[in-house]
Amino acid sequence: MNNAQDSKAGLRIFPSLMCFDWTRVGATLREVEKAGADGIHCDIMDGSFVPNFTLGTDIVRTVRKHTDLPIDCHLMCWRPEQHIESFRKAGADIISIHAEATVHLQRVLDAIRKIGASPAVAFNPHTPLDCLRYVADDVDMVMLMMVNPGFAGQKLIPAALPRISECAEILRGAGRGDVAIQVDGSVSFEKAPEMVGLGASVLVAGTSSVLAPDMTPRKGILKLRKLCGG
Ligand code: S6P
Ligand code: MG
Repeated sequence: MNNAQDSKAGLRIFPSLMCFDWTRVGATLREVEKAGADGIHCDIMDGSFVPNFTLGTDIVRTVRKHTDLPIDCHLMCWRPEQHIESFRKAGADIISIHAEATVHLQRVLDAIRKIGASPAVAFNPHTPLDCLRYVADDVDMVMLMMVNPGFAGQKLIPAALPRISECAEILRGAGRGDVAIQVDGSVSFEKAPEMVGLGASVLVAGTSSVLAPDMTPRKGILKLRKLCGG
């Protein structure tokens, strides 16, 4: 058992740091913690693998000083093998790397485990999940993007939804039904229950749910748990 697996039974909600109000990051961190968040999702974008830049090691290091929650670093960068150690040192507990971003996927997942973090593999909405059967033993979590990565506040890609059950089936077939499935992007109050029904158990919560402008983390997390039965 470790951070990316079932540290707490049932549904886990990871608010996304890039969706915080940047004028009050510390306060929001305390609010989501108090509201029962299970981890903090940190999006690392390199401006090349995805057309945007976001957080880096300094931010992760700062967040680490202010929370005991697991920090989930979603690396949206080419050649993640060059960066896993820096993010681990900065405080990452879970490190997700994209299957599309490295040539030696198994080697990098193995390296993540060796440096003491929980390895997760992420897939863009159109990437076939076939390779998952070959790395199922090397991951604690699979992350399925529900939008093209790069920005918050995007619309759900409907074709991404059935991939959740496809992923669950591949994992079960590989004898790894214990691996968590995380969904990221447009995990809205409306769609989250369906995602959970299909097999997702870790929800990245952003502007379409817990961090919506008209929400508070407390109300949002409660609402999401109630809707998803977790
Ligand atoms: C997107 C990124 C995500 C977003 C989050 C936004 O590339 O990986 O983690 O921060 O999903 O959530 P929402 O509800 O605004 O789509
Ligand atoms: Mg993300």
